[in-house]
Amino acid sequence: MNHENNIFKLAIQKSGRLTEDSLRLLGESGIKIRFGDRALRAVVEGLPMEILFLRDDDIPEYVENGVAHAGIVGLNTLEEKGNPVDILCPLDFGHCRLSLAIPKEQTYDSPEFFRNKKIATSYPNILEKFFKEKNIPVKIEKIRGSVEISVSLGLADGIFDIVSTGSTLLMNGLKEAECVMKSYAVLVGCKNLNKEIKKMATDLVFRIQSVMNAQKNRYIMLNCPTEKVKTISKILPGVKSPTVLPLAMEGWCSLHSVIPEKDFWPLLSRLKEEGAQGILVIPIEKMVI
Ligand code: PRT
Ligand code: ZN
Repeated sequence: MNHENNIFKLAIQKSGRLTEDSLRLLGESGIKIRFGDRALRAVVEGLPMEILFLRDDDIPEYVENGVAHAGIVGLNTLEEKGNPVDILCPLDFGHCRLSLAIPKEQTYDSPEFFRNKKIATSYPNILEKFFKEKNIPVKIEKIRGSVEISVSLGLADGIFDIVSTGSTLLMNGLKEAECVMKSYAVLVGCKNLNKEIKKMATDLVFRIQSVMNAQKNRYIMLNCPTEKVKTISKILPGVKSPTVLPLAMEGWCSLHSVIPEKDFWPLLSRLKEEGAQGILVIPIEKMVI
């Protein structure tokens, strides 16, 4: 078998908003990239894996035809390009929305607002589908980059673009009228992978999920009176059940568990009410469930 065929090729954005988070996630998943002198490819230490650095727009096609076996790309780009690939795992970065925006002084009630109006966008396919489903005719003006200035230039009545904080819209005298799609980064995979490569893809997903699980959870340790162990265990059920250790002081225990990070503050007062003391919350590096 050709050796080159058994190197797992993963495409990530070369330089842009997804690059830093993609590299961080891979690093935390134990994928150590050895940056060489080749700008578009890098090898991975100790794994039969290669990283391809590409423009985000090219990633769906590279993954579809198997030049890259997997890739990290925004759901917005994937949807717009429409290439048939598998979504292997949603990721926890690159969050944004694709929204319709209009001049801030205008009143917006419904998508009917856009009937026969001109909308500038770099996402014509998603936009066309949105209005087709609603049976509303619109004129789509496809432009690349700086979509937000097209209204003030008189090129369009509204825009359809990525919004994150909303400050770009605000600076251009626009307001968000309708969110059409929520987006985030996803790990995608080629539909036709050989057994060996498929195994590597599964391993990559497993690593990434372990990192994401860990980041969503915290290890919590607390002391409580022994008679409260049952009640507190119900508040902090953990992965299977909490660990309970006796303290040197009679009648007291130490209880260890895992808690979703978002639940810590809402649960804190209940834990205190039940007599918990000396509460410690510690980050988890990897979590394999
Ligand atoms: O060079 P290459 O083609 O690879 O990169 P690119 O310039 O096409 O893409 P890039 O790096 O800008 O974005 C890559 C991906 O990041 C997008 O496809 C989205 O999935 C995701 N993402 C997340 C964003 C944003 N947030 C974002 N805020 N992409 C773009 N923006 C832009 C948006 O276009 C607008 O101009 O930021 C502005 C809006 O931001 P706010 O915060 O002012 O609302
Ligand atoms: Zn791009």
